[in-house]
Amino acid sequence: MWPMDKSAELEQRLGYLNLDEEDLEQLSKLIEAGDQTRVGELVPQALGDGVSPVTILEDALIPGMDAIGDRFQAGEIFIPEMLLAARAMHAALEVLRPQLADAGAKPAGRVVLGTVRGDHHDIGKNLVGIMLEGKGFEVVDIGSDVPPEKFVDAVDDDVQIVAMSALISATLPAMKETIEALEKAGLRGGIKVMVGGGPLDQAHADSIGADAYGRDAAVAAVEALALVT
Ligand code: B12
Repeated sequence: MWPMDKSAELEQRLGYLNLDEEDLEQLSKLIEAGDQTRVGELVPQALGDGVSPVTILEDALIPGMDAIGDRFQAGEIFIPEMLLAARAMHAALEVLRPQLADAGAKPAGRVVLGTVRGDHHDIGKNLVGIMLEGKGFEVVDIGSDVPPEKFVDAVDDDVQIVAMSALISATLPAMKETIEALEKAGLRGGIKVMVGGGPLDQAHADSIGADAYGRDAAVAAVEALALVT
């Protein structure tokens, strides 16, 4: 039943048990509940019903992940629940990837993308990759928990941007170390560095000498284009 019915009554009826309502709020709840199977069914159904992939992402999937984070912080849930939610999110992103990336444009440039050392979070990074592809970038995804030297090794003559993600405050120093490693390798002058992730803001990006900061994947794609044009 699209578009979404936001009534309090519906909210009350939903919960995790009644998974039959087809609306964005239910999808958000399914992400929270880590129900990969139902998410994998509902996302294509929503797309088929004409809901835009950006609406699905921003009004259902990301709020679901945010709710999971809040509940983790409040001590209501633990790592296994977060992992289930992450798995469901991955399933949804796989379906949305082609829609979000909406190919066609010729490569705007090559981006090396990774999550910094010590940090295994990759959902935000993957989303940034999808949005960059959508803007016509070729994305070289070098994964998560990436040490500075691996970022350095991934930079070749065609790379214009190194994009780093960090979700854990304690891994922010690794971002600075990676920029220093790029400098030490003599590569910093030829590339732009873009950073993002939960614990970062523009001030932090400035303080470590990054060229750009993106608060979300859509902004990341716009910033990346601005860096190369
Ligand atoms: C899912 C999740 C996990 C999953 C990760 C699965 C995976 N494959 O990614 C698992 C269960 C493995 C996990 C583990 C841990 N987690 Co965790 N996790 C989360 C959670 C709930 C969601 C993260 C997420 O995917 N969000 C959705 C995406 C779309 O958003 P995003 O990542 O922020 O990305 C967006 C922007 O930040 C930006 N962006 C991101 N990267 C980049 C890069 C660039 C270049 C740009 C421009 C933009 C950009 O664009 C993205 C899209 O819009 C968050 C809570 C939260 N609300 O963030 C906690 C959270 C990040 N985790 C946290 C913690 C503490 C941990 C653990 C240390 C827990 C533990 N005690 O073991 C471990 C860390 C393990 C490790 N070494 O990495 C804390 C971090 C606190 C902090 N600031 O230090 C959080 C904030 C939870 C909390 N509230 O306490 N986690």
